[in-house]
Amino acid sequence: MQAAMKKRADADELLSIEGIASYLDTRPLLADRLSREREFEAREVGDGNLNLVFIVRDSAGASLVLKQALPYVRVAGPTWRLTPERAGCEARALRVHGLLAAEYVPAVYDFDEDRHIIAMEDLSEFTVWRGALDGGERHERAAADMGTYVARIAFGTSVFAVAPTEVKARAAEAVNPRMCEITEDLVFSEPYIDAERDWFQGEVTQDVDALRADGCFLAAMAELKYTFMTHAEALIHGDLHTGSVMVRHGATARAFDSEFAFYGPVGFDLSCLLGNYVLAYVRAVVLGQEEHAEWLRTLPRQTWDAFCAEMERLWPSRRDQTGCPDRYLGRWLKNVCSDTVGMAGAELCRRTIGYAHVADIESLPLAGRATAVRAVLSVARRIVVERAGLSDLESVMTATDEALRATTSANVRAPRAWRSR
Ligand code: SR1
Ligand code: MG
Repeated sequence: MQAAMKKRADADELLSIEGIASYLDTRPLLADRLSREREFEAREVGDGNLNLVFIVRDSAGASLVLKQALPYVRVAGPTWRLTPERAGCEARALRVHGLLAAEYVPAVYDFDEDRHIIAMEDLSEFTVWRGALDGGERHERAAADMGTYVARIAFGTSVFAVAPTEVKARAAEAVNPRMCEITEDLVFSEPYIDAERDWFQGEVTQDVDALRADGCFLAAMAELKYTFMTHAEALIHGDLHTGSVMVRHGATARAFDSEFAFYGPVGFDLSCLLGNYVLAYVRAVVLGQEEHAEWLRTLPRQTWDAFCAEMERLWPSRRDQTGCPDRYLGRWLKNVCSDTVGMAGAELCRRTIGYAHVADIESLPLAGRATAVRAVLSVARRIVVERAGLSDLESVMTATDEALRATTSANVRAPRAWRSR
């Protein structure tokens, strides 16, 4: 009894810099990762919304990351409880995705189920893509890398590559209801009602009210939420925004933080990327960063083209060639495109008028921020309602340009792309 209580108390203990050396002593799988001299240097680097993250380095320079899921939402504090079991979902996704797309995810070294701690590859020589995009950096291959990554996991975890009975068993095992609930609430529900957790600047109130009063928009959003909740296609990342991607010149981009992973619609991962490309683009336009904006504008196409190319490469190896004829791929891609476009609209709304905003917009000067949010809401509304008619991601950028043209003031310099049209 006492031993069980002690185990429970250890399990509840949060990692601290002081406790890391003794923690490592309890993990045989990590014994060879860091030198046994045990002269560690550790720092806490978690800057996301949810977890504790430590980088641990030994005196010989070897390093790893320890990530512990807190039992609450870090940014909100202990009152917003959240299951630490999500660490198991993340470890599973990292392992499965690692088998299918090793070059696009951090390697997992160990998973401590009792204390919800994942030990993984240290990517501290990489930088978070959102910051890089906002800082004007170009990582030329990152958008295509993420398209390839999404295709690999879409194909490799779905009925295209796995027996249907096995897919159902894996989907049941990977069920992640509490994390899905966060997405259902924060992405697909709360921004469209007057929810307590929503916030935005007063200048955009009219735009928000108009969006929330638009019956066509609300019905289309309900359809997207239904798809998110019911369309168990593949083991998706579940939160693939630009803050979940690490980049470094000369290396493949890496998708991390897959604690929202579950069997869901493939278009959801692509939509998180697309929505955040639009946010980075709008920011660059509002700041008058013409050349950078021109480049950002190409990201959706780069991701989509790489996604399609990888799906086409893998397609001949699908397991059911008869039930799944060659020509079905085109229809499947069309549906994924429609989900991607519509769900990107939800991502745009939730990042500007929901709970979890992003630096792309929040670090703009006040006046520019209102302009940006107006344009973002306008394009979001349009792509949610018109998604079936938008046949590629390029159309989303065209719609974004139109929204920007209608909302930006004369002192915002339009990218060259607009002027030639
Ligand atoms: C309460 S968590 C808020 C957001 O942070 C995560 O990164 C997800 O995007 C989630 O929606
Ligand atoms: Mg995250």
